[in-house]
Amino acid sequence: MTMIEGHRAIAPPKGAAVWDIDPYAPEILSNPEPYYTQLRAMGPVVFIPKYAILAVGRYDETKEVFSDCSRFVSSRGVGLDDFKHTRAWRPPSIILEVDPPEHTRTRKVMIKAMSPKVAASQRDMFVQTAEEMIDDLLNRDSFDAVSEFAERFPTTVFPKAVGMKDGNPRHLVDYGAMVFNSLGPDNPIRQASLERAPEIIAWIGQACARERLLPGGMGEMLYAAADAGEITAEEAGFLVRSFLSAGVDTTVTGIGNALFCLGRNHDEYDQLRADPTLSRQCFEEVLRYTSPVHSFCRTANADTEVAGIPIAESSKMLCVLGSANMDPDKWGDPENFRVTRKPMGHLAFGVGVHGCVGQNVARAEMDAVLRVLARKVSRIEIIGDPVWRPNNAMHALDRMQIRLHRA
Ligand code: OVV
Repeated sequence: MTMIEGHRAIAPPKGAAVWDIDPYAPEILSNPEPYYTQLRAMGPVVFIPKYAILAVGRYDETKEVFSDCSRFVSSRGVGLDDFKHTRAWRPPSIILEVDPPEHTRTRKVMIKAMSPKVAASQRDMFVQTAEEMIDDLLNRDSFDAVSEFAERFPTTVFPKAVGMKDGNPRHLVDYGAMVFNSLGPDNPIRQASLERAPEIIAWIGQACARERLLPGGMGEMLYAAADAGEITAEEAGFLVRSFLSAGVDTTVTGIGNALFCLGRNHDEYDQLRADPTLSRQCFEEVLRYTSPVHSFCRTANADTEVAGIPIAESSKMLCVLGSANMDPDKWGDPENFRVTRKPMGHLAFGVGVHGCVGQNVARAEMDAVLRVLARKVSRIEIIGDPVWRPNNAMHALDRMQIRLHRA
């Protein structure tokens, strides 16, 4: 079998367009819109020779592939590496990188640990932290929205919600970047991210231990599920690792991207200020418009077809969520950021049995930030050009100088 980037190199399927492009090139990761547009134009399923993968970027096919966990599995990895043929860079996640029925049991425990009730119980802490942070930032002339706001907020509140005795913000952010970069090819971006893996992985491993978690936190709830016999204690540790893998960089990116959207669309921000109850739908629109997780893969577990195009067993399917969220056939005027859009069905949290299990917590964090902003800040001013930070699976800012104007 011919292998490429950790998976089987398939031949171009009959009827699929062939596109000679590197979707993981830094310039595309930093400015993906033209790539999204062309991907959708080329066809429903596009063969990319550089990695011998199939990409889907139209809304319907992206949703079809992403949500059909029996034809398109996660257990072979949700990046380019096919775990059937290549050793994973870390022991696979027991919720992300598994299929039903194994997935169902771990997912159930995570659903309970991040229920709407649990998210609501953290709300006051999220709001208080947002108030303190924004008051502090209002005293500054201008500052970097990424390091001083987007990274600072989740790395302050999330370890508290999990009940970590000591949250190391830098390690948490770098571990998240590593997890997401590992979903791409073995390019310089992934290599740079994995350089410090041993040190960070050792720290993460220790942070997941029961004795490092405080009672009442979401982490301890997982160990309580182990006490109740729903999972093993070892599995509880792995699920804490999932919190730390998926809970930090995603929300960091969400906040950065929200500041980007609202700093560029002052009329939309004014609408949010006039009616702060728009905060929830405003966040959904930020997610649709910027797709913090721009793509995840699935693997065809048997011969099948999508949009009439034959898909061979072992095909890696690159599901370009960012492109589906910009599909004009679905959204009408996708290039307009509108806080009143109500973008039901956007794919930024995924869809189907693997849909983001932490979305209640993510929404509660973002809601706190947006509501406090709307109350205290009259205008978000972006100074100079924002810089994006290429990541193989995330569409995140590297830095963006901003000034907050006092309301
Ligand atoms: C990147 C990511 C997303 C969702 C879950 C996980 C990781 C995990 O480690 O479980």
